[in-house]
Amino acid sequence: MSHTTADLLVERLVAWGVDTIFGFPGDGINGIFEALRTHQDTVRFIQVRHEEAAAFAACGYAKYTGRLGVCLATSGPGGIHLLNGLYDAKCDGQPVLAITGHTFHDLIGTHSQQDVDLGRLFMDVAAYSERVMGPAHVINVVDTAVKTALGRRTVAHLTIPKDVQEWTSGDESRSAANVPGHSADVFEGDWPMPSMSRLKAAADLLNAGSRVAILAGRGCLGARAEVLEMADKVGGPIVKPLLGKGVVADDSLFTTGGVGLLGTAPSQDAMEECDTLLIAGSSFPYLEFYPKPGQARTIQIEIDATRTGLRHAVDVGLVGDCRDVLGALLPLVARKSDRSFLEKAQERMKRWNTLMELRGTRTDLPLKPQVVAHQLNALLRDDAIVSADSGTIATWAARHIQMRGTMQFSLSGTLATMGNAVPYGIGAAIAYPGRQVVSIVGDGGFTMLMGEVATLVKYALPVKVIIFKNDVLGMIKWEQMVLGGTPQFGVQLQPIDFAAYARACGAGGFTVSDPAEVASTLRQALDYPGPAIVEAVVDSNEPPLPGKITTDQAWNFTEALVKGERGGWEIFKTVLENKIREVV
Ligand SMILES: Cc1ncc(C[n+]2csc(CCOP(=O)(O)OP(=O)(O)O)c2C)c(N)n1
Ligand SMILES: [Mg+2]
Repeated sequence: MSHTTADLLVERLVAWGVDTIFGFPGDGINGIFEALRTHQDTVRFIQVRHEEAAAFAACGYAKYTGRLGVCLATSGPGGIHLLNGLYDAKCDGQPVLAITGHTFHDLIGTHSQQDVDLGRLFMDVAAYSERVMGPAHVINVVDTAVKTALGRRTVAHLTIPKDVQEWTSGDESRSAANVPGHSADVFEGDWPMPSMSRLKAAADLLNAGSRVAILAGRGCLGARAEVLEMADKVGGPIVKPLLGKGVVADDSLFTTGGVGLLGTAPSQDAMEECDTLLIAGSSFPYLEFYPKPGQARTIQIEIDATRTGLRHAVDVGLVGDCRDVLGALLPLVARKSDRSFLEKAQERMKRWNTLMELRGTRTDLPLKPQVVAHQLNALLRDDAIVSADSGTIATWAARHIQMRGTMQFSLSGTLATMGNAVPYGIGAAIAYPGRQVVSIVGDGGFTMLMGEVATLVKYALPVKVIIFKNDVLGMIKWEQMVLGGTPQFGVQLQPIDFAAYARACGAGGFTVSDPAEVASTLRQALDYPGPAIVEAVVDSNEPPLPGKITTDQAWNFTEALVKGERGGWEIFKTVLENKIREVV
């Protein structure tokens, strides 16, 4: 039986271990769909409602599994819709392969219908982007695309003209130079190790430092034991950028939790006071939260040599995988007898945790968003997979969702896009049937890809979506006021009954606005045998204040109120209450 280009594509992907493709149909990829139909026993097609969600789902799948994520979209508009999700994967270093259709091979460049040169459009987002020229070409480029995505932990793209998808391997299109079978579906994921002299130079700095902090990011997700042992040896706290939230459990005495605007005050103190910084597997982007230039001798472990010294000047750079490099470094690092830096961080963490407990257990009305995140945390299983969207919700999730056991957490870290959380949940639930999957979203981010609730129902994916409904694009409202010093503008949202919407889609729908009912409502939703939405109606005046507020921020904020912020008094009262709670 002769094979079409599309058959060869699908079979080669299967040979690479791909068993799931997220996508949406269109006439520009009908040839590929026919191949997916005839190969449905070996590869699953998951139909989403918007191509952006397919790319997010592929990215989430890659983040939670460490495997290649694959998404598929039609020519023209379908491909264009993928873009934001692909940038999310690129920015957070995830291997994702995008496959798109193109117009007929002999009409390309003639203003034909859906004649968008996706190969060119994707040139920035994809490290590899090729047009498939026929059946003799497809295997070679699939191999190179997959190896590029895995090897560089980024996005690769293949586009196939719609007629080429149906060309068969019997066609005499193979050039003599293209020796059949020359390309192998083999990727060796071994990373280079730094030399002993560099390891020693790094160890010397760590041994010489008296206040060592460790910034452990997503590159350390598979190196929990090594990171903990390093923290014990250097007697310093582990500071976790959000993508590294799962590196160590939050009840570990070695961590001060998150960092940055969404982080904890003790993490910021550690960054401000350390004399030595070990950055491991992190490109945490907020430069202002790093130690001041010249303050700390810095060692960086980074798998991508081009990212050494990217965010902070580095004294010793170690290129390689964090687990391997930390393993090689540990025997060279002596255990410090002076534990005072770590102990100070632990003291501060006790106070921080008490404050979080206080904020998370408030019983006053309107319902505070922290209460929802705090109660949810108490109900999560030790193997839960959590995704979060961008917005104030990311702050509540960062501060109140406590990692433990084999829990996993992600969000759009570097692109910080909205809309990713529910599709990440789709990717997670597909990859790990039986595990609890929870998506934490704002009302703004949720409505961007609201149709994906239908995807959850269609595939019976029991993802629980917790919507923090504050009728506003909260994060921007606060940014306008606290960072910009201007009253809010253009951020109010027309309310939607999300519980009714969930039920209309065939999912469970719950609403809660009373703090006393949060735990029971969340429990009902988590126990619901299928996808479910909880609409938590929360106080829109609750500010996501940084762990430590600066004088500038306080000044801007006051200015915004003076300039005539609507509801200024209500906001002022809420902020004051928070500050009083912090002090007493
Ligand atoms: C695609 C996209 N558009 C706009 C933004 C800017 N942005 C960041 S957070 C945010 C508000 C999110 O609002 P919502 O989802 O309601 O969450 P809340 O902040 O209210 O908790 C916006 C508009 C973004 N990050 N991504
Ligand atoms: Mg909102």
